[in-house]
Amino acid sequence: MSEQSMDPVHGDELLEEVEKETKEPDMYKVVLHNDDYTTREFVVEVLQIVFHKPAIEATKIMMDVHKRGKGVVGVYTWDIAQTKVIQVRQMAKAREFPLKCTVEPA
Ligand code: TYC
Repeated sequence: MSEQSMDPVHGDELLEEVEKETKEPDMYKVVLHNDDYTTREFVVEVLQIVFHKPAIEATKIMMDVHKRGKGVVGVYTWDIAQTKVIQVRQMAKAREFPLKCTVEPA
């Protein structure tokens, strides 16, 4: 039985409430950008540490970004995507690499 048919008076409101509560969160892509200075090894390290990618996959993603100019490294909720970007930027700053990492709606 649907929520609506259970309550003929407040059925619509109840259904709206349930739909609101069960809505999937908005998702965001974390995008890594190529540059000429960041080392390949460092990008692979970032992908392993921040994005938990196994070495072989991390290397593939790094090469894909290197060749195409940018690439999606993961899709996350807003808070997690922002945390990943901050972690990447902190690691890059500490090593003085210009590695760029951004977030866009999925
Ligand atoms: N282009 C860099 C080099 O050849 C490697 C690189 C790959 C840099 C991916 C950034 O997001 C990046 N050293």
